[in-house]
Amino acid sequence: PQDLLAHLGRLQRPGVHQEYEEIRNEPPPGTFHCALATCNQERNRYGDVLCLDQTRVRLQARRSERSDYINASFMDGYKQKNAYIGTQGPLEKTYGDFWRMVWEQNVLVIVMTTRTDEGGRQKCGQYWPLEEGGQEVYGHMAVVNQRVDHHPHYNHISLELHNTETCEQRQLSHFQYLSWPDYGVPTSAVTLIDFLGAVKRQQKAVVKGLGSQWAGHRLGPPMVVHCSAGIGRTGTFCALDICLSQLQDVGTLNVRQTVRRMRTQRAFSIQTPDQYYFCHNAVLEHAQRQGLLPANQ
Ligand code: PTR
Ligand code: PTR
Repeated sequence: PQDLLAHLGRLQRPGVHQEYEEIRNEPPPGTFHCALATCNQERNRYGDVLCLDQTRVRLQARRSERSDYINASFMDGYKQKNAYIGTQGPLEKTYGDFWRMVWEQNVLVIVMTTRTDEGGRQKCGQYWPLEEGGQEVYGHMAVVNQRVDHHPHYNHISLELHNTETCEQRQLSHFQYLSWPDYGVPTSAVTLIDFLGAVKRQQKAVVKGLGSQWAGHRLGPPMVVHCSAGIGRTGTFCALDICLSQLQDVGTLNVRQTVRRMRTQRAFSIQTPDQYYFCHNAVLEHAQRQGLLPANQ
C-alpha cells in the first residue's frame, strides 16, 4: 500500500476534478420508467433525482397499495451484494413506505447523513420519533425511540419497530451524522471516519446476534443510507466505506472504479468534484492515522 498511498498523497485537486467530470459525463446505464410514472411522481423528493428500474427496491405487493415504488436503490459494497440501500430523505407521504421497506428488507442499521433542516429548507422529513420514549405510527409500523446517545458529531438512537399487522417487533439503530451540508464535504474526514467505524461496529454486533436465517449472509442485511436526495452524501459515504474496506483487505483501492460502479446502481452518486476529491483525501487521512503512511507526506 505504500506506493498507492504515496500516489494518493501526490494527487492534485484539478486532476481529480477532471476525472470526476469524465465519470459524470457517462450516461446512466438503465431506465427510469417506474420513477417517472405519473402515479409515482409525488414519491420523489426531487423531480430530477430518480432511481434506476434495474436496481430499485420494490415494496411487497399489498392489496391496499397500487404501487411498489420507493425512491431507493440496492448498492453493492466491498465483496457484498446489496450491502446498502441508498435512498432519499423520506417525505411525509412516504414515511409508511420507508418503514415498510426497512421491515421487509430486515434492515438493522439506518444511516442518515443530513439534518432535517438546513439553511431554512427542509431536507428530510422527521420520520422517526425524536424524543427518547416517544412513539409514532407510520402506516402499519409503530416506531419507539428507546434511547438517544449524543456524540460530538453524531447521534445514535436505539429504535424498536413494531409490525402492527403481524405483532412482531425488532430492534434497530439509527445513526445521524450532523456536520455535512448538501453539495458540501464534511467538516473533517476524521469525524466521518469515526462515524463510519461506529456504524460498522454496530452492524457487525447485531449481525452476530442474528439467527440461522442469515447463516449464508456473513455481513447481514443491507444498511439503509440516506441524505436528502440520496446521491451526493450517500454516495460519498458508501464509496468511502468500500475503499477503506478494500484497503484493509488487500492493501489497494480504486476510487474511480468504485464510483463508476456505484453510479450504475444508484444513478448520480457523488454530486460534486469536491465530494469525489474528499474520498481520496479521507482515505489518505485514515491511512496516516493508521500509521500506514508518514503524516507529513
Ligand atoms: N434537485 C435537487 C436540488 O435542487 O438540489 C437535487 C439534489 C438535492 C441533489 C440534494 C443532491 C443533493 O444532495 P444529497 O444527495 O447529498 O442530499
Ligand atoms: N439538482 C441536481 C443537480 O443540479 O445537480 C440534480 C441532478 C442530479 C442533476 C443528478 C444532474 C445529475 O446527474 P449527474 O450527477 O450525472 O450530473
